[in-house]
Amino acid sequence: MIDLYTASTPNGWKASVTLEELALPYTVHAVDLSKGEQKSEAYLAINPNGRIPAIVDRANGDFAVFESGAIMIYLAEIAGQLLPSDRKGRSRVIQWLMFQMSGIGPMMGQANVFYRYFPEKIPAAISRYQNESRRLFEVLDRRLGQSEWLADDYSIADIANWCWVRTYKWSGVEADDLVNLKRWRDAIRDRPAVQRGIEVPVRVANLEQDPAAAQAFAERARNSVQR
Ligand SMILES: N[C@@H](CCC(=O)N[C@@H](CS)C(=O)NCC(=O)O)C(=O)O
Repeated sequence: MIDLYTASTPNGWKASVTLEELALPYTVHAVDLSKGEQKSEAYLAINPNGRIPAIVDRANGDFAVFESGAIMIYLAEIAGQLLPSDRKGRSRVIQWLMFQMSGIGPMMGQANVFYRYFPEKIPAAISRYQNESRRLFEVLDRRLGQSEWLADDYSIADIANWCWVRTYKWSGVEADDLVNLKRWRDAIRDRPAVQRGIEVPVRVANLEQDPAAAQAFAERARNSVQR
């Protein structure tokens, strides 16, 4: 049994969607980021970085794993799915997973900080992170014009990138004109396991369609960024 420590954010969904896709049994522990629970001593013993997500594998000597990409690899290896074992196939998945971990996630994350949460509006910082996010979307779009999925078959690389790309409007980055990316986004959105995974630990309102929810969400994130 896996214990999952998470919150309703793109990095959290990467773990819960993977668990749902692999049909692995797990127990959810919601971490309240606005209360700083991720920085408690008890949580730091699981994830020294004080961020979500993290897992503890009770069937493997209470082994703890942090960093969402490492969690996805660990879970895929338990189930023997979503990550091929041949060297080239495995490398292709890991390349697109690392592309998300080092590119899409950090750039969209910083776009959110400067576009939505930072107390000052710094236009150069906003456009730097939005433009770089857009450039990375174009890399994905080009790849998805050549291939149904980012690697060979549907994999943890698709889940990782999708969990972030789906929030493009919150980052203020245009993506509706990227037709291959849209085809892929819609295909992943329609998977039942994905729909379950993005409701963990709680379903979040569509922030673009619910201004009150958007304001409350931004306020919590703003406090967290300032802390
Ligand atoms: N590289 C980490 C990033 C994790 C991360 O930034 N998590 C955010 C939520 S998406 C978080 O816990 N933020 C709370 C904080 O920074 O205190 C991963 O991929 O697991």
